[in-house]
Amino acid sequence: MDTTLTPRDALLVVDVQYDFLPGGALPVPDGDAVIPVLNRWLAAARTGGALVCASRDWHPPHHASFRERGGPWPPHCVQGTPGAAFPPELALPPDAVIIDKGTDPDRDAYSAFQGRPDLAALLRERGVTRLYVGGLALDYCVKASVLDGLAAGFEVHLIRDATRAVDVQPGDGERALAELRAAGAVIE
Ligand code: VGL
Ligand code: ZN
Repeated sequence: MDTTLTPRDALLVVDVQYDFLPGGALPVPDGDAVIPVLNRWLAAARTGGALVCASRDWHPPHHASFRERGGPWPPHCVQGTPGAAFPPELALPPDAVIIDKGTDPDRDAYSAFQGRPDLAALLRERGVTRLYVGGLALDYCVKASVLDGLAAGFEVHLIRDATRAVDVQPGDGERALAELRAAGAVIE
């Protein structure tokens, strides 16, 4: 990466949690490859004084998105379980803004902006105009977060090599990229 980050930038790391990594409950193929890339961006954020936000999927047990309740997913990222934790290899700063989402037992929330309805206001208050986004999964929570960031008026950059798709249907990741580009995201 050769982008210089500034205090007008924020880095949003989406759902890099054990359950979305290989071996986890809802593994994203090659998901662990995003960690070293994100660590370089986290270092750049620190150097440049950019705010770091990290969302985590944070479901109660028996969440509506789980198959036992007719949802599409196996149980994953249950609050307080090892699968919901951030891997220690991900170098999040101690002052990162942590955003829990999917906490309502009866409805799912893919976007970090749903997890924290004041996120856009918080970013604006800090003077943030550009949002750099990476993490998991490109075709679900990353996509939803980028779209909400654009809708809130931010210049949103998707860090291509810092994200991977679940690809439930082959091509979902590529379609998500096309959709995000069409919506106005800059694909880094
Ligand atoms: C996600 C599926 C279910 C994600 C979360 O973080 O992209 N995907 N829950
Ligand atoms: Zn989930």
